[in-house]
Amino acid sequence: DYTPRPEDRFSFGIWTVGWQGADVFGPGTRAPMPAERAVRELAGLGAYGVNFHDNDVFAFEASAAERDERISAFRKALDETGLVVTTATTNLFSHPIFKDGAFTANDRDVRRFALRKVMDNLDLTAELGARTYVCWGGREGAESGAAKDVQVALDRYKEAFDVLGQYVTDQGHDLRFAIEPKPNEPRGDILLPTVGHALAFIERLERPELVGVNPEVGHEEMAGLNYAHGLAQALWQGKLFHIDLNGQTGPRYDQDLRFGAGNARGAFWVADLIDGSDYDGPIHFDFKPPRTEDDAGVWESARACMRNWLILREKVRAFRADPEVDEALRAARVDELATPTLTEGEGWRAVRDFTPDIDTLAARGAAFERLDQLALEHLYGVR
Ligand code: 3MF
Ligand code: MG
Ligand code: MG
Ligand code: MG
Repeated sequence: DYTPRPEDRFSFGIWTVGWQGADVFGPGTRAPMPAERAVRELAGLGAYGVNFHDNDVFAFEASAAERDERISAFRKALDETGLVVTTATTNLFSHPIFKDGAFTANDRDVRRFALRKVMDNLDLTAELGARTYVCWGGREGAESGAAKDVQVALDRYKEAFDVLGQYVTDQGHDLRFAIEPKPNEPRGDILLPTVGHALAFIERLERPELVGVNPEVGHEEMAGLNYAHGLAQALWQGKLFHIDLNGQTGPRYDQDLRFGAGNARGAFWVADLIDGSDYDGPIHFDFKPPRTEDDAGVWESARACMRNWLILREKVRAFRADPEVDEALRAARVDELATPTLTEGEGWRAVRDFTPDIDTLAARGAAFERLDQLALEHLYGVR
């Protein structure tokens, strides 16, 4: 039974099911979807929460009255369905004003306006009860070398997070920021392109404790990286504040396939890592129902994100509970890695002249193939 339950904490971006399908070669293929409809349909499918950009709910150009009307329709749907706003974010990439980025635009007025736009939405986010605020770099980047002084841009990027950290602190908002790395698209190169870049950047901020990461499957895979490894390092550093789950097939454009499609083997290890970790944020999907789909296809693909998570979770649990896997893990000495290299009280002197049996160690196989085959057989459904 792969029925989503509230305790699964599934959430979706309003913009995911709301995507009309416009791409660089053609306009949208589906009708616009008001945020309140997305909320009601997602609740009907068994989701627990949503994430939204300010402009998923109200237009950039909305008057104060229009903004209030759109927010109250959104709130009404949330109240009626019990869906939780887990997370929010700012659209700093669609309007032409942001064509050269927002926090790192060369134009200072654009940077000042971007901060104002984020602060407006931080207030709304706090009101709606979310605790996490995602910041994807959008158009922070460049297509050409001389156009952007990257070191200076990083100064401005830091300045933005320092100002926003001060803002949430002064306002008493209980919010943490999660930086979402992406290597390229829509810019030729985007700043903070991978989880590793973002983690290093965070350490230079005034309030690093307020800032973590929101890694997305497709974004790391676009950079040719192993998403589960990125998640693992973020967990290790106490920085996994949020996740954007979806599917991707190798380095190419940002496919945003439904979770479990694309690199299915990668998805198995993501489910294994998250299910076995103390990550307690939402199981969040940031996917795009392909442009080929009509309204029915939109809901089919949203339902499938949750279903694929539940299927993979069942498989990784069966893998971990399999006695043969247990034996294979021991044969592969996976548990031995948890033993510190030096015994407590030892220093470098203990190994300064250490000489193991080199020939025996060199000849010994690692026994990883049997272990991985067991995982694949669980994934392929024959165990
Ligand atoms: C782009 C993305 C974004 C971010 C969103 C949250 C539109 O590739 O993944 O989705 O997830 O802006 O900050
Ligand atoms: Mg993506
Ligand atoms: Mg995307
Ligand atoms: Mg994303």
